[in-house]
Amino acid sequence: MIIKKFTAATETEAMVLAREELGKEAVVMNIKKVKPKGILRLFKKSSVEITAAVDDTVSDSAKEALAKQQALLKKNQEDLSKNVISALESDKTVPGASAIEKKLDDLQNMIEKQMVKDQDAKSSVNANPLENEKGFGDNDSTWQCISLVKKHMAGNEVEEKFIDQIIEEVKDTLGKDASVDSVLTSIYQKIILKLGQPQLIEVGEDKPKFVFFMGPTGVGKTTSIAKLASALKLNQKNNVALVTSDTYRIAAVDQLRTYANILGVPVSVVYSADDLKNIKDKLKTYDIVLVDTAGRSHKNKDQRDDLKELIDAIEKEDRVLYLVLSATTKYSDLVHIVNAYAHFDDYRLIFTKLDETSTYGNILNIRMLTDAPLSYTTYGQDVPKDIGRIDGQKIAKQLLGGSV
Ligand SMILES: Nc1nc2c(ncn2[C@@H]2O[C@H](COP(=O)(O)OP(=O)(O)O)[C@@H](O)[C@H]2O)c(=O)[nH]1
Ligand SMILES: [Mg+2]
Repeated sequence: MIIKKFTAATETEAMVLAREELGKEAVVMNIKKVKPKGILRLFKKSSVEITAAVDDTVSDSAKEALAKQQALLKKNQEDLSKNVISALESDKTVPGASAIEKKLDDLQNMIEKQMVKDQDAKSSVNANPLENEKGFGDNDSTWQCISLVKKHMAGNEVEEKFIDQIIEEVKDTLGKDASVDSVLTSIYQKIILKLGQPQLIEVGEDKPKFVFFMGPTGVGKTTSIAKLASALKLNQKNNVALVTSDTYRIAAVDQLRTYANILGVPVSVVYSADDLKNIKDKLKTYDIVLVDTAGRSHKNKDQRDDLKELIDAIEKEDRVLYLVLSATTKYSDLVHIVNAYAHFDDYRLIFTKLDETSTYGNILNIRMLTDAPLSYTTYGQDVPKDIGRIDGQKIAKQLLGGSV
């Protein structure tokens, strides 16, 4: 994992710098407003410092950055050994036991002592019935910390295989005697990296972007559309239109119309993929078109084929898909749902109803299972306020029992 800080006038500019250096998979770990101190504050504007990270196993650009860092490290080490050699050589001219020779003696003693200690630790590990559980580090506190983290994650319903995967990956990056602090920090950072950077709705350049919301009935698709339409129109001043193909329930069209009237945005009702093709031209002046779909059974193949046809009415480059899932659905059901949508290989995930659950494990589970980017979460019935971009840091803290 590579972690670096970037400072710029705005968060977006800092993120651009991070992406340039770490690649597009860079994930924000922390955002800090930096106010100039002392006399400087009279002349300088405040800036934004972001801490960004990238998993060195994920991208070529990250590998390049890592290689650069390693080359730098190697050079530092070479310089260091050159300095030591020249120090030793210069000291050789001093008659008798030089200070350096004494230091080397001390070092030798220290190494010998450490070897004895390691040996003792090994025999006590062998006598320990939990020997196999010891992942890394001969350090008991390291091991206790890991088992505590595992417990918290399991308590948050993170699937065991994903917990093990995260611990394994962290293990590879930590030294033998990692401190509890560094173990915790590494796991925390690894979870944030796994959650990834949220992919939010972007406005089309010169054509409207069609944003489809799909997912099971009752998860909160229509409510989420209303919340997002409001944010896009009122906060970001976009030209928004709504479309619904959920004509199977009379109330569903009325529900969207009500929201649309409050916001002052148009709604079109479509009964088929052809209908959608036909209204494309009428909608060409809008920045964003949010499309509500019928949340019918993911078990029914015909219904899924209808959805695919509807989505294919819009060219790939003009559309983006969001799969809406409830954080309250149990993992085994979520697996069935995402399998039913597996033929849409480019969707992003929205998790709703975070207010109705105290375990966030499924967010990480489904993200790791599908590799689909996360985006927004919703946390209440209030339109428009109960929606926000997913907060990886908050989720990671929660998964670790709020202990970081
Ligand atoms: N508690 C809670 N309820 C929500 C949330 N989002 C939606 N709902 C409720 O879930 C129900 C179904 O929402 P709706 O948008 O009609 O779902 P759809 O069938 O997927 O379109 C409604 O009563 C919503 O108020 C949320 O984040 N938290
Ligand atoms: Mg609906």
